[in-house]
Amino acid sequence: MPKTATSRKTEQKSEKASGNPSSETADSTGSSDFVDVELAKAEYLKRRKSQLESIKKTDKKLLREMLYQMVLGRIFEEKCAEVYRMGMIGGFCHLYIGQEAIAVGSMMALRPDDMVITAYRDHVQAMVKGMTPESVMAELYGKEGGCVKGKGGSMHMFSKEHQFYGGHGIVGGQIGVGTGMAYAAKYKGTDQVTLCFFGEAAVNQGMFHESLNMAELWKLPCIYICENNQYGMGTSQSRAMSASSIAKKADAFHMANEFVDGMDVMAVREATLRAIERARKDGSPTLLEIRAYRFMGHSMSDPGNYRTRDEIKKYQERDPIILFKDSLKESKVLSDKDFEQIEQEAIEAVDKALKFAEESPFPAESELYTDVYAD
Ligand SMILES: Cc1ncc(C[n+]2csc(CCOP(=O)(O)OP(=O)(O)O)c2C)c(N)n1
Ligand SMILES: [Mg+2]
Repeated sequence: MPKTATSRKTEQKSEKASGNPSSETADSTGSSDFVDVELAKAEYLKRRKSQLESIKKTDKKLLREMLYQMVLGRIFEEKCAEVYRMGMIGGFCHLYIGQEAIAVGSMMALRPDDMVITAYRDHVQAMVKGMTPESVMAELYGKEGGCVKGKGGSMHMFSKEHQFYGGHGIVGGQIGVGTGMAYAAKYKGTDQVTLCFFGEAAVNQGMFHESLNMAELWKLPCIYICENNQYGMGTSQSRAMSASSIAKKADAFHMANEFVDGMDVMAVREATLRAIERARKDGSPTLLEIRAYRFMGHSMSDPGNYRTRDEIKKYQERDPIILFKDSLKESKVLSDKDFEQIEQEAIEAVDKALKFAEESPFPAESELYTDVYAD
């Protein structure tokens, strides 16, 4: 029987009672009902003091680098939107604007030899894993200097050197591949951890459930990160998912899980560090549901007529970059002058990447037949 709004509310109440206060969710209706964002604001305020304390305990250089990576991601993608509209980038282009705290908070808690796999919204994650802005921008341009020689484009960033295994276009497909990567690490006896990212719409796929079942059964060192940006193309989560708490779905497999505020980079970092510890110690997997909001359309060709401007504006008040800057300033870690310098460095890095992409040649015709695998 389809769930009514009331029965969903009851389910959310019981989530709160089960000791995961942040997991009480309100439906994202796609209307101007801001219950969810107001709740997130209130919970953030409650956490703020401990967040500022953990900032004070964290290495200043690392905090600066975290902010730099978030700002770089934002400026890089704003440039992508600009040059896409000018016709410089072909095919699909999905932007990550609004979700930067998820990539930075989680991936900067990893070791360089840990592995990452993701979906098609992959430009920022590729850079946070250490791939250069040049190799990502040139890939977007379909040029020879791109990370996969211009053959993958926006959705298929990849670098074996940086342990970044894509960039996948089939919704949920990478969850099975990521599980296999974690299996390989365990089989080889390394203590590498795999971070496997996917959107909330992928959770309704069989691949999610089959993979989590196996990962817990076989104790695979995989951290499943659901980037809940509240929309799958033009469909809000509440229109597509009967049980709204994604984190709690892991209970069905007896897997550790946490709901995390995806606008709070420190909260993302801390939850990931806990998951990494579980994974390295005894190979236990974790599911993290990290909730943010997609500020831009699904892709560059999205007309966006399924939500209101007011809804977007309300979530932009919790812009992860603004929240992090405020906390860094309040903790006296960085000043306005530092922010200006960081922004300037990011602008220069993006300009350099753009110049590289523009000057890089298109792949030669003979490249059509190299690095191509057909079974
Ligand atoms: C198996 C499959 N079904 C449908 C699609 C079409 N499709 C592309 S993106 C998308 C929405 C996915 O949303 P979500 O997983 O929440 O990720 P987000 O785009 O929000 O990052 C859909 C349905 C696809 N690529 N693959
Ligand atoms: Mg989504």
